[in-house]
Amino acid sequence: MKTPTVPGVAELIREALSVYRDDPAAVATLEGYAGRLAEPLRIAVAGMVKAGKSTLLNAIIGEEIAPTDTAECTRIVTWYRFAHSPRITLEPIAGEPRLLPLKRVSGRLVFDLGGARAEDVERLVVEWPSESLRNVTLIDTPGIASLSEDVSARSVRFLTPDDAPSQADAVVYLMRHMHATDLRFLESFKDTEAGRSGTVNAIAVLSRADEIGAGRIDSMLSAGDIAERYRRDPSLRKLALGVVPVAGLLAQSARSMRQSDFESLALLAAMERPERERLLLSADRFLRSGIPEGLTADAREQLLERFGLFGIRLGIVLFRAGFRDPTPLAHELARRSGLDPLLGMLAGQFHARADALKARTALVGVEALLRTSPRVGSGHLAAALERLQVNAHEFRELRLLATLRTTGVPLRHDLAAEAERIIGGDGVAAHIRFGLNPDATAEDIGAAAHQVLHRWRLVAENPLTDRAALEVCRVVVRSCEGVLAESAGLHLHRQPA
Ligand SMILES: Nc1nc2c(ncn2[C@@H]2O[C@H](COP(=O)(O)OP(=O)(O)OP(=O)(O)O)[C@@H](O)[C@H]2O)c(=O)[nH]1
Ligand SMILES: [Mg+2]
Repeated sequence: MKTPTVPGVAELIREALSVYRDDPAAVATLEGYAGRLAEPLRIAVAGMVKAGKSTLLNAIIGEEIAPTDTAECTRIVTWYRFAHSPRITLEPIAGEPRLLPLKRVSGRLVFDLGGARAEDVERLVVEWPSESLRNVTLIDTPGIASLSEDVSARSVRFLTPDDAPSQADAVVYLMRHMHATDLRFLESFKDTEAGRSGTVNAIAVLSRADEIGAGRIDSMLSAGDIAERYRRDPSLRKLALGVVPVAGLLAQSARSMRQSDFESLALLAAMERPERERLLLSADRFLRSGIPEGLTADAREQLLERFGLFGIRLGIVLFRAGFRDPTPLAHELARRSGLDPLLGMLAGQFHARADALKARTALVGVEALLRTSPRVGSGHLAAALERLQVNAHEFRELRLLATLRTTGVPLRHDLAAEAERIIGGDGVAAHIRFGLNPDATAEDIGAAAHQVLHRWRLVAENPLTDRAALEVCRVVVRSCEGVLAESAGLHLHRQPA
């Protein structure tokens, strides 16, 4: 749905630049916000130490570029953004940025900091020619609540700075179990980032989901049950737009499956079942065993490191069920890792709302500037900012979504659930808003939108409807009208000249 939010925000920044033109720091800050509006959306991957952040980031990109399990780099905020040729830049806290060598060790990128200490580095910027980075910049962050206060503090400062918008427009938050620390972080991300706008822009991932059922073949089912429970948990529900279980390691390795991985799985699949089950009882047993013959110690270690016990077990089952070629097997493993629902959610909740999320970040920034460095003559800026926040339909949708999920509204349960869907709670694509299939035609969508519109106009006119619910009616009606206007526009486009 197109509304002039971004041009409105860009105009506001231009006016602010003129008001603050004699304050170089404010000018630099404002130019930064203006630049962000034109950049791809920034999504940070955050979570506690060893939650699987870097592994999941690789899975999302579809290449193994983020280092995992390395001591120094995990302590540095690292940006991954699109460029036609690869380049790694180290930006120190003091001094000039410098390029790092592009080194690969067994197919993986290795960051050679050249003796620099993590605490002296502001950030690393990895430019990479990957299609998945064209419309989004991904940011890997050090683990929060880590033993080192310093590492934790960096992530928290980066994601939830005082008196400024977050460096990220949205966050994918990984947790292995729901911990009080996770909720505290999400709470502060919501408060700081959203400022007064009271919106939600985090997706929670139940990470390393294959380990939840101790790597058993039904682990992802158990993880799905737990995710469902978290989804309904009132404390998490108000902080995250959704909760998805993902086996990131399996997703990462399946997307980059090697011939050697496939051959190892084929050897294991050829074993007698009881013997194989005994072999796979534990990682230790698998590594120490001499069977099957032909599976070298190296290959065992590789396979376990790249797929985990769950991935190995699943790979064997699938191979035996007929996935006898590397490509279809890799696709099926990736499909079962739970990555697709996460990518779908990123597309529906973040990419489709990129403009609104970026515009909101900029508004929070201008608001913080007006608050911390008030100026004579900035009154009209505050008024314009307020108007944008209150009137821009995308913000009204985001705000209402947060209200529906937190305090709730005085509406019948089924109506409240429908409102949540219509305003984009499950994703902003028109068919999702109206609960239709992806192949729904413009006519189907139009018919559904008219029906919903009619129903909500009746709700609005009903004298028994609580006054507090009227704003819901207004937003829902406006969302329907937006979809109808957009499809009318498409129709006009398609008319022969
Ligand atoms: N079984 C399993 N292991 C995983 C998964 N994701 C990550 N791991 C393992 O967990 C360890 C930590 O993974 P990372 O991706 O480095 O985690 P991180 O959150 O980036 O860690 P820090 O940056 O050090 O906080 C590595 O040994 C990974 O192989 C997963 O989905 N399943
Ligand atoms: Mg990491």
